[in-house]
Amino acid sequence: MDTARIAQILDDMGTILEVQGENPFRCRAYHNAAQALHGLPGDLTEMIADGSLAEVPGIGETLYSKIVQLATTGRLPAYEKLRAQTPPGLLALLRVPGVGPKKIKALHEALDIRSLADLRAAAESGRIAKVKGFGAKTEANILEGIGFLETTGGRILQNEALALVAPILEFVRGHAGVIRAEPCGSLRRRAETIGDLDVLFSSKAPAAVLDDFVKLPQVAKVLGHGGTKASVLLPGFKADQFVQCDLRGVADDQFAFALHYFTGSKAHNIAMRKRALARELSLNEYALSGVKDESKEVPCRDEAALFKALGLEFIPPELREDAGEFEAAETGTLPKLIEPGDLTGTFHCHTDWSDGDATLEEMAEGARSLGMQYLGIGDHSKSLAMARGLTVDRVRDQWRAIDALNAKYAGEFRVFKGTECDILGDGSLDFPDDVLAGFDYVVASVHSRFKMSKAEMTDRIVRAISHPYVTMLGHATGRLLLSRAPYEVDLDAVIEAAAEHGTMIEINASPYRLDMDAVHCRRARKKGVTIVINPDAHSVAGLGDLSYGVGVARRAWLTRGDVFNTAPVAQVAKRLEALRGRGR
Ligand code: DGT
Ligand code: CA
Ligand code: CA
Ligand code: ZN
Repeated sequence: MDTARIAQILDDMGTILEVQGENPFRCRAYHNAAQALHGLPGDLTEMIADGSLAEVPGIGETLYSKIVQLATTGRLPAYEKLRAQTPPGLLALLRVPGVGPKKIKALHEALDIRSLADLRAAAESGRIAKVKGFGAKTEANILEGIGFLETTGGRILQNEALALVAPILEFVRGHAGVIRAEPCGSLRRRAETIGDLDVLFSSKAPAAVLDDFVKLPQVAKVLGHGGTKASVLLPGFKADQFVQCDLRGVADDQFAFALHYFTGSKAHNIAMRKRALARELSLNEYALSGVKDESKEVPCRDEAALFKALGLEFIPPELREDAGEFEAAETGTLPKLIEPGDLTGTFHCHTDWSDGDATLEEMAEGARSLGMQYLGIGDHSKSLAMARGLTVDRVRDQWRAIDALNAKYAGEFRVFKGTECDILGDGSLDFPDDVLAGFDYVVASVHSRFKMSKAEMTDRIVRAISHPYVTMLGHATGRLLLSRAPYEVDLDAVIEAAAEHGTMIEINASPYRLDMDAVHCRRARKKGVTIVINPDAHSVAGLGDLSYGVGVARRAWLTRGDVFNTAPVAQVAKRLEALRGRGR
């Protein structure tokens, strides 16, 4: 059983115990152990074998033996017992934003709520408002949460999709009968969220691969199984969530056509087929052939050959949305898209001075080991008490710590002094100007009063990014993908103001945010706004999220030159200096 699945089971056990009203310390032990498994420095099986798992902080003796049991036998009677005590639909209630184990327990006891349908019915009939500790406002929030869940459907985040698809790809690519294999669909296009997983392979005998696929231990249910395709459900990362995975096999000379077709998007495919028809060619997922004479086939070894056959440059998957890519590919004007290796450093990272997990030094070393030349710290500002925002005194202490660290690096690496400064309700900033003047750069973000009117929120953000000390705007809409809707804001007005004042806009690379979206980033670039890709990292591992930000930038047609943090450190330092309090 793989590590992520074991972590999920421990998390579920902790949750069920919470719903049962178990001692909070006991519940937390399960969640902590799950967390520890996610951050494991090595391979679980190896760490069990060499005894190092027992040393991992967060995994106590009881949990240790449960993990070993799951890893070695794939089963845990204690878990099965807990599941049997829980109504099957109950944990799915956790997916409603704002509903946690405590609320589930209370509602289950007061109203015998066992499923989403029960919850909706109770909220609609006003019964929840009458439960002790709930009230009309909570009831309205629950209804809103159910609505949100329905519109986002069963979609998952990119990081979850990648974690689910990795072992599948490993299995397929490792299978003796497989020639080539690639993930396709929305995952290959690096869409914000993923509906289901699509994997394609080529083989002389696809059926044998599919027969073994449906027998993989992680397969929870087989939805369909034929000679060229199988669909299964895999356990997702939330309680009682399942994710569909479609595996298709073709002959190797069909691979390029199938890869293109199953990568999509649907709109791109339709435009591509039209283009073929205009050339008297018929395109489907297996071949490109003559409309009049089907035996006249155009063989294509790879996608580049297919595009070439239709008079096009290779169109990267991220651009396949029928949003201008055909015109550009035809005239040879597709942009040379930014790549992860182009990033020279990054900004907006948190440390344990505010709500991050790692120290200043650990974050700097983490960035250095990724090959970066510099790292910008952006801990929270004083008003954000729940994230341990820094007071002015703490800011000055941190500056001294950064100076000392930079002295130690002696030019080998550079840490920039920054802040993720709260944008207060009226659009003013959380530090006075004389403090802001001491930072190398300022990220301004909204963290409070999300429910303002669109006009008020727009004014608030425009005022903040017009401030001379604000270098960049953080997470522009405050959304959390699949769990919190964006606040109302006129992004076009924000983009205009950023262009006018020379303020950058961040692509927040966290897979939970990806804010701004690619469509608005593309628009911002056209208006002359400089984009910066920031991970909003709260740990060393969080720096790895930059790849998702690069995905957004690519979907926004951005080149290396469009993104601030691709310049060498000396140039970045000079530019920040020039921007600081830039007498606007
Ligand atoms: P998802 O799964 O909702 O995140 O999005 P996709 O794009 O992965 O969609 P999916 O899994 O339904 O199908 C994978 C690809 O197959 C899709 O991007 C394009 C292609 N495809 C599916 N259905 C159609 C169709 O009816 N017409 C065309 N032209 N292509 C299709
Ligand atoms: Ca899909
Ligand atoms: Ca699919
Ligand atoms: Zn923030």
